[in-house]
Amino acid sequence: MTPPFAAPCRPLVLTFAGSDPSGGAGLQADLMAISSIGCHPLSVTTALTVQDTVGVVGIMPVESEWVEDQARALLEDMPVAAFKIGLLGSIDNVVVIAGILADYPGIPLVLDPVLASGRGDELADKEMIAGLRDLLLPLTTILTPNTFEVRRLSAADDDDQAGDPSLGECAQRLLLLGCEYVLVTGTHANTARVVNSLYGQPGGLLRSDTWDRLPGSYHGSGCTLASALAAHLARGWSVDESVCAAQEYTWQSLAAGFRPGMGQYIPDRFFQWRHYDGTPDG
Ligand code: PXL
Repeated sequence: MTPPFAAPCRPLVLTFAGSDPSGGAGLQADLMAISSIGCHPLSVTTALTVQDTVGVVGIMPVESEWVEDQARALLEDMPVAAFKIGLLGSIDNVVVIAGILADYPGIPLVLDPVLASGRGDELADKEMIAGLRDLLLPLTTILTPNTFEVRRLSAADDDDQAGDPSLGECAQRLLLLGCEYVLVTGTHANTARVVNSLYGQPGGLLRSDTWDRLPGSYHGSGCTLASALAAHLARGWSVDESVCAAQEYTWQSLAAGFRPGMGQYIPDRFFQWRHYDGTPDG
């Protein structure tokens, strides 16, 4: 039956991500977070993984021609309001994704530099990190590294980087490589509370937000934050508003998290609907 009226289209967010069959991180996390914030998720699968809530045991990159075809088909059909990138899968995927995004300037891009899993399984090699810095950072609106990732990304041109730069210095180096903002997340830092810091030009540190540290170890918190940022930007919120709202959304998702297996907790990206029980008044 044809509906009597067409619902207004919601903002479209296109995520480039790897599949995480556990539903904790990656593509599955992005789909839930983007939907939960009122956008429609479009997804280009960059890799398949074998993993559970404990760790990643296998990764199979999708061929870059397939990555390109998936994205071009969507982009020719629908007006995307924001992009999000997570796991890249291969250097060939980095190259094709950069080529596609260069054709769509002006659409905000949130880049979550996925270098390793929560347990430390490597998810990007040296060549991919170099490609990410050289090809994707110049196209990025907000980069969302944790404290390990910001150090690793900013130290990739090792030679002239003696010493132990501060997080702010690391973020500045990444801004110089062309991204507009760097949101360094403090979940992996050894601090009593979690401090997330936003850096941008020209002033360096733009804001710092402190959150109570939750006791569990979570799978997919970075994917949730980056997707929430992309969804708020797609809805037309400013960078500052999106950074505030995405942190609040992520913290609430983590606080409502659950432990479905023997490993990490998984955020509840639909925490807002917890009271819903399926009955007409639910
Ligand atoms: O949390 C980063 C991440 C992103 N995407 C996929 C992953 C992981 C971490 O394990 O598996 C597919």
